[in-house]
Amino acid sequence: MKKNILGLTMATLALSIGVGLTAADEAMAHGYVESPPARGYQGSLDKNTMGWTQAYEMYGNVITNPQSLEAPKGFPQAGPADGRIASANGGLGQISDFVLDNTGVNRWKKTDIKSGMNTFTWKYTAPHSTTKWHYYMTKQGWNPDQPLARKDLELIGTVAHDNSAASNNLSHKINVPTDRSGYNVILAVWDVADTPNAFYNVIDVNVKSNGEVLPPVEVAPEKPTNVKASEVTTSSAKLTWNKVNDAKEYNVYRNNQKVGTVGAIQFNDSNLKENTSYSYQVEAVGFNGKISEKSNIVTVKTQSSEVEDNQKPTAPTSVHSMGTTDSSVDLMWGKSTHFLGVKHYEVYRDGKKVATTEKTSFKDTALKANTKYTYTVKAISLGGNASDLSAPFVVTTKPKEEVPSGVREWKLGTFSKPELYTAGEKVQYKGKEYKVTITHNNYGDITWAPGANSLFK
Ligand SMILES: [Cu+2]
Repeated sequence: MKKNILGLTMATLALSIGVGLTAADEAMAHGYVESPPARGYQGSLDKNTMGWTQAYEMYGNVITNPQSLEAPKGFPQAGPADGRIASANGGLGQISDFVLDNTGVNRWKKTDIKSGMNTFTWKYTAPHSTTKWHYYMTKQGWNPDQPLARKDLELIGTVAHDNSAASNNLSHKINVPTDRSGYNVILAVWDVADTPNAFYNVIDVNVKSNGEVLPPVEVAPEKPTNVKASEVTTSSAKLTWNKVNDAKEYNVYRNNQKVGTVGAIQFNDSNLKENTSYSYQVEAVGFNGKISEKSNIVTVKTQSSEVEDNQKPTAPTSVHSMGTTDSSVDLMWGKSTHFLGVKHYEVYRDGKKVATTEKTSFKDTALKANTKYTYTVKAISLGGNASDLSAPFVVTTKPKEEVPSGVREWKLGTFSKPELYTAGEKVQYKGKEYKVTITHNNYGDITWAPGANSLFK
């Protein structure tokens, strides 16, 4: 392993960088698989039992930031490269090391599971609108000593979603093939709808025996009951229904045409005409592929825009930063709803209005470095009614780091291949200047950082 070349113990590395890890708290921070615990989340749990230093040696930066394993979406065609899947390629600089990509049968803590139906539960720290979740598992006969690659993984389940917030679908039932046993890796991917990114979480499991089996092939699920419409506006309606046993997902029909498939027990239909009646039915699709009868018909009449606007929209939710620099905060929040529609949002910084936008995001710029700001957002309805303010979001901009000209800046997680550093060369890192002591190829992860070894002084 490359760490040995440096002749350093991991403990000294951990101590030398322990103070600098503040990037975590303001990062994009969106979510992780809580049960069974994903590798990164296991690290954050272990931090509380084995202590920071030991957990850091084992897991790296993820122990303070298990919700930031973020990388471009589009897996398996796109997304993190082979060998960098478990670290989500450093989480777009939010984790900025690749410790999670280490391999070996005994390298990671495993959760015992049975094959057959398993439930995977997510924890969302910012419940972005969501396209889908997809789950992959290592194939029979994979080699746990090799870097984890696409060729080792096969799709074992997909959970469809309607682009609404992730928070209405926390737990997913996924079928683990019965021909797996012993150590396997499950990769859970959460595709966010309103950003170009997804979250990649690997889960280390030990498949012990066969558990809950799929329902027999010939049995179709029961039809969905208690289908209801709510939050009806001039252009949208929300349908909900009761959960059906052994249903993998549900198909939603509007006027006899399929308009969506969802894993959750709700569906938001949009682009409707005002003052118009629509009839809806829902059917359940079983894990065995069988389809239920359609539910009873529910008729929904959309609102008329002639109606007087006498209601306030719901307050915007989960205001957070998608990236904070020494002079900017990239805000994002969850949509508000109103029966006639939301006209726009108003963004307040420390109580003063700084923007009006139709989007659910706003990048505030020209801020002071290392300064605390409090943001709130409110929604304004088409008729001009204002919502309550969102919960305040407090964020501190990064300290200013000035890089003198002619000095290379060493940045974690930005190396796509090793870079040559020549003895005597000056290097800037986290606002401090270093000199290269030994000419070497630098691999760019945290153990190769200036201050963490004898390669720089
Ligand atoms: Cu976000």
